[in-house]
Order: sequence, then structure tokens, then C-alpha cells
Amino acid sequence: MFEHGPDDTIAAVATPPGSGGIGILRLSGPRSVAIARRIFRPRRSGGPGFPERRAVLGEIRGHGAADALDEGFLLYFRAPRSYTRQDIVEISCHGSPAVMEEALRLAVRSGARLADPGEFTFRAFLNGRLDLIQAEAVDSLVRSFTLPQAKAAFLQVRGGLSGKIVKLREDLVEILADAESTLEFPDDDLGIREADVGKRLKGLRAAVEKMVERYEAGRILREGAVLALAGRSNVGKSTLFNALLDAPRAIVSEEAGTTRDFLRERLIVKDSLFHLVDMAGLGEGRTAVEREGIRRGRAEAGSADGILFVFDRSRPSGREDLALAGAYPEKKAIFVFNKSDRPLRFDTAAVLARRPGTPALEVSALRGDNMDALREAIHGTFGRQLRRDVDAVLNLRQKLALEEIRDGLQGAVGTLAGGFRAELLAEELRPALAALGRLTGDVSTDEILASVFSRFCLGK
Ligand SMILES: Nc1nc2c(ncn2[C@@H]2O[C@H](COP(=O)(O)OP(=O)(O)OP(=O)(O)O)[C@@H](O)[C@H]2O)c(=O)[nH]1
Ligand SMILES: [Mg+2]
Repeated sequence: MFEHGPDDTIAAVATPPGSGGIGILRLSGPRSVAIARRIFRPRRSGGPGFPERRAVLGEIRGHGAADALDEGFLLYFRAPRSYTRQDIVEISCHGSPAVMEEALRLAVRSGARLADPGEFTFRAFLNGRLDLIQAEAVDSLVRSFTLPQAKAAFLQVRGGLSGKIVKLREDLVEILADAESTLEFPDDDLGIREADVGKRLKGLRAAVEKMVERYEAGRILREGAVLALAGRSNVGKSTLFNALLDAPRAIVSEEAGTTRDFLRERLIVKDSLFHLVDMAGLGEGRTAVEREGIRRGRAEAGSADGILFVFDRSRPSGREDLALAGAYPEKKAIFVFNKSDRPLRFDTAAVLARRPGTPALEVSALRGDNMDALREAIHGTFGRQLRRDVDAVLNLRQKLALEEIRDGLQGAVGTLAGGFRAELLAEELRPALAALGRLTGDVSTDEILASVFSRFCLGK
């Protein structure tokens, strides 16, 4: 996976690129202390090593160099009491990109190798400090944009999901052992055993099924819900887009057909992450370019998690408005009646009747009237559900493995229909057990590791 051996000592700037109050250089591996000795000179020299877990004041200075580069603190975590279970040294100094780059260069010149992205966590996994689910959660935590995302990720770093998987595995192993013991003691009362095993398997299958079902809610929490602004041209979609983002992002004009390509921007409402999409007005389209914009807009709206239907309430409503109001019936939606600064000429009741129960608001995107209420409605309609079930936010890899486990359990339950046959049961349960092992990384192949850690590497 990572090109070099785990016995190399790796170095990286652990703080984000750019200027900051503090920048941290981090080393992990057997030569961490030796390398740190060459680039960091303690103010009070105290022997060849560093005290464990105690800040040491000193200067960063190249070996044999006359001038110090900066001053800072060094922290030493002796193996195995460290994140990677190797010797780790962290040097905090002023967070100038020039200082950090030079400090890293000094470390490399003293024998360290540049760490690949995710390599510290990879080592933590290799050395049994984290399982694979926890390693993935570290990545999610670092990337979280909202507090609920961060909380959900941290629960997983703590081992929330891992604990469930371990328990599931223990239960399965127990059932298998029970089933196999009936092969040795076939005189036992099989009727009781069969009913009991059936009940336990069904319970486990239901629990796994529930986790799989939460994947979708978890995906939205992790990635943010996509909300499309759908409406006829010139109703004020782009004006509303800008008003919600509080930035003049999209071009607005009195001409119809202004927006052609769709725009997508991150919008955070009360701790929930959304991706707001502005697009061409859905209608006929006069030119080929407009028609292409409309086609793309429809595709975007079709794949969105929710829709904000925008209407111009200052003009009489027509057939097209009614048709639009009935579109995407399976999606959650909000009706936004725009241009409330002008006299009402729109039949809002007729539009509302097309989709009873849909939240509706009058706003003026131009003046910014009622925008807070709109944010509230966005949060209430699309955001609130995301707070539930944060204990099991799955990624795709985890979901696929859980589906395999569910299918194995289903197959095992199926074998009971034809009477209790321990060999058949065991045969159905074995792949499920293997999938459980892959989930936590107890059983891991290069392929699995590459699929997990390459995400760290790409930094996306
Ligand atoms: N009076 C009033 N005018 C508005 C309001 N919102 C938008 N407009 C005007 O309506 C016109 C069209 O606005 P846009 O935001 O470009 O509308 P759009 O729906 O994005 O239009 P297309 O991209 O062409 O589909 C512009 O002249 C805006 O200034 C509003 O709340 N009140
Ligand atoms: Mg527009």
C-alpha cells in the first residue's frame, strides 16, 4: 500500500498549509528521537533523550547551523503509548509556511522520509491501535464541516460502530459453535435448538438490516443533502441562490434564460450541510443552449435530495406552474413564492393543492425579506432528520459488507425452513463471518487497504 516499510521514520507537517499561530512537525518511527535531536536543541540540555509526554522548550536548528530557525516546544510519545504505537515526536513552532517547510526539510535531511497522506493513521491501524472502521472515521472527522458530522465521526473513532460489529461477530460465532455441537451430540432436543437458533438469527438479521437502511440518512449527514432550486425562468432562482448564500455568486438579470450551466455551492444552515444548486428555468427553451441547460437542470433536480420550488407570485399562475408543482412527487420539497415586495397576482392555493402538506413561504429574494424563515424551513424539512441515528453512519464500503452479512444471515434463516441442518447453516454463515472480519480489518487484503487509505491520499 504505502511504498516504503513501516520501519522508516516518517515526517509531515501536521497542521494545514498556510500561516497559523502554531505549526506542528510530526515524526513517527524508530528514529524519531534521533532525528529530533539533530533538528531541535533543548534550552536546557538534559541527556540524550527527551522526557516522555512533557513539553520541552528549545530551538529548531539545522545540525551544525549557526542560526536557529525558530523556537518552540517538543513533545515525545514513547512507543507504544502513542497514536501510531511507534515513537512519535511533535515539534510545535510558529506556523509560518517557510518555517514549516524548512523544518520538514531538516527532518528529511536528518533521515526521515516524507509521510504520505494518511500514513500516520495507516500505521495506527497496522499496529492495532485502531481498526479499519475507526481509521475511516478519523478521516471523516478531519473532513467534517458541521458539528453533527464531527460528532457522528467521533462516536465512530471511539469505537461505536466497531463495538457493534465485534458483538455481532461474537453472536455469530456462538451460533455457529452451537450448531456445530449438534453434529457431535445429535441426540439433543433439536426442536428447541432449531427454534432458538432461528430466533437469534432473525434478530441479528433485523439489526443488520436496520444499519443498512440508515446508510442513506448517514450519507446525507456525511456528504450533505443536495437541494435544487427549480422554477420557471425569471422567477428569481438565482437571486434567491445568492440571498441564501449571502454572496453574489450567480448572475441575475431581467432577461429570461440567464442561467444555463448549473451552479453548486455549499450552504450550512444551523449545523446542517447542504449543496444548493441553481440552474436554468424549467420550461421550453428558445435556443439549443437554453434547451441543453434545461435538460441538465432536470437531471440535477432528478438526482437532488430535496427541491425548492420557486414561483414568481407577482405574475398570474399558469398551467406550467401547476405542472411544476406536481413534479418530483417522491422528493421532499418547499414552495417558495418569490417577489413578495410586489402585488400578489398568483394563485398560490391552486399550486399548493398539487402537493398538500408541503411547507410554503412568501419571500422577497431581492430585498432579503423572510429569508430567516426560509432557512428555518430548509432546516426543518431537509435537515432535522439527519440528527437521528448518528451512531451508525456508514460509508459505501461498510454498507456493502453489511449487505453481504445480511444476505448470509438471510440464507442461514432460509436453511431452517427445511429442518435444522447444522452443516448447511455453517456454510451460509461462513461468508458472513468473513465479511465481518473485512469490515473491521481483522482480515485485510491490499485491495481493501488501498480502497480505504487511497481516500486519505487523494485528500478528497
Ligand atoms: N421585485 C422583485 N424582483 C425580483 C425578486 N427576485 C428576483 N427579482 C428579479 O427578477 C429578475 C430575474 O431574476 P433571476 O434571479 O435572474 O431569475 P432566475 O429565475 O434565475 O432566471 P433564469 O436564470 O433566467 O431562469 C431579475 O430582474 C431580478 O432582479 C424579488 O424578490 N422581487
Ligand atoms: Mg438564473
